[in-house]
Amino acid sequence: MKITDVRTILTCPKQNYLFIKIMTEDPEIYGIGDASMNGREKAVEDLTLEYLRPMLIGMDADRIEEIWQLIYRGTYWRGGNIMMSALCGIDMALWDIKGKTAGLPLYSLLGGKVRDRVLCYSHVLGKTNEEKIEKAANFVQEKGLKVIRLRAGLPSANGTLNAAGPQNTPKVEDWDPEFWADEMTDYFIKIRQVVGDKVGIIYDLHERFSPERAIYIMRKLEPYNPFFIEDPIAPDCFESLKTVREHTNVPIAFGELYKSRWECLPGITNRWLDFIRCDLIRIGGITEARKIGAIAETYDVKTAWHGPNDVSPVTHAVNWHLNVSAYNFGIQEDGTVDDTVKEVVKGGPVYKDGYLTMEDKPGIGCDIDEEAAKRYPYQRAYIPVCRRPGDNSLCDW
Ligand code: GCO
Ligand code: MG
Repeated sequence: MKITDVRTILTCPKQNYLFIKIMTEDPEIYGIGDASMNGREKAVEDLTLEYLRPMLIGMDADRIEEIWQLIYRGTYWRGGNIMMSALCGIDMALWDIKGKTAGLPLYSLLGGKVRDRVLCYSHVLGKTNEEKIEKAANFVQEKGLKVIRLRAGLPSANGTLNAAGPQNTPKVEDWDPEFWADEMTDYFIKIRQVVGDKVGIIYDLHERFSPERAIYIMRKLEPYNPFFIEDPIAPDCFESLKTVREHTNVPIAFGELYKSRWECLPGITNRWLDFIRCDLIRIGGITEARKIGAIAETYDVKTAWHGPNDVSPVTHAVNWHLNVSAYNFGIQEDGTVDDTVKEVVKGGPVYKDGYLTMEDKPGIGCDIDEEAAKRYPYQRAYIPVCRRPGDNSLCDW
């Protein structure tokens, strides 16, 4: 079936999302993909419309692998966050078309279910530690979460969501990785005491620490049994990950900033990590996630695909299809879906008692209400930056 058009839908129902819609010769069959990249949505949109759209029109939508390779290798300047995000949106939309054409849900095309529902975790957010402790207790007792996630440092993740209005410069947040390590561990221990021993606690160190600070924190947390420590250090230096691994015993999840299969390789093949947690959008979609997942399975590494609120319910749905059909699934991060987002994006996983389920529908199972999307126009926004209060120097956010 020929591709007749590639369109974009850029909208901000609480957070900027960029969707890609691929139309086919059959007016009833189109595909939806997520190409959202927090803080750089317009750049991805421009690449899609100016360069990728003309070359895709007229191609056979069935040839997903061919199209993936054409965009990745055929551009010569391969990879990078902007290109991989556009590639992901296109890849997801093509898989959606394939599922709709076959009349099968995506998970069925990926080999069928190996589990009925998907274990998930949610973010404990709040402005003060007291608020977060209360939230953690509520998540476990009222909502039935088996695993919760804490995040090092900043009081809440409000800075990552941008419906508050257009910005001209990144928000600056105070942060001192050298001096605040003890606060990180004290907070974890308090939460452990409140939720008890049976609940899994994930700690997202958010690439914020040097290897030696990360090791210090992780060693202190060893007796409190973290489910995993997430992204303790920046992703750039593989030797640093090796060092952290060699000096601590807690499970490590890593990779939300990776943007290719090859970046994932050293961590997996050397077993410097236990969970690979790439963002599907950054690594080029379903086609690439299957390959990374298969390499991970070979090395006894589990998946924990990135799933915050700044990926849309379309990506959450794709994560769900991958998780339900992969033997080496570990856990899934679950973003809270705001009501305004639900107005724009229809479908996606549903939370119940610590797990995610999804209704059977052909393809990915999501659609965009384009009229609703227009009611929430794009607003320029930046991911915040961190500066040390002492000398105002920049550090990893
Ligand atoms: C996570 C992440 C996110 C990122 C966000 C940046 O583990 O969910 O670290 O919350 O901060 O995706 O846009
Ligand atoms: Mg993270």
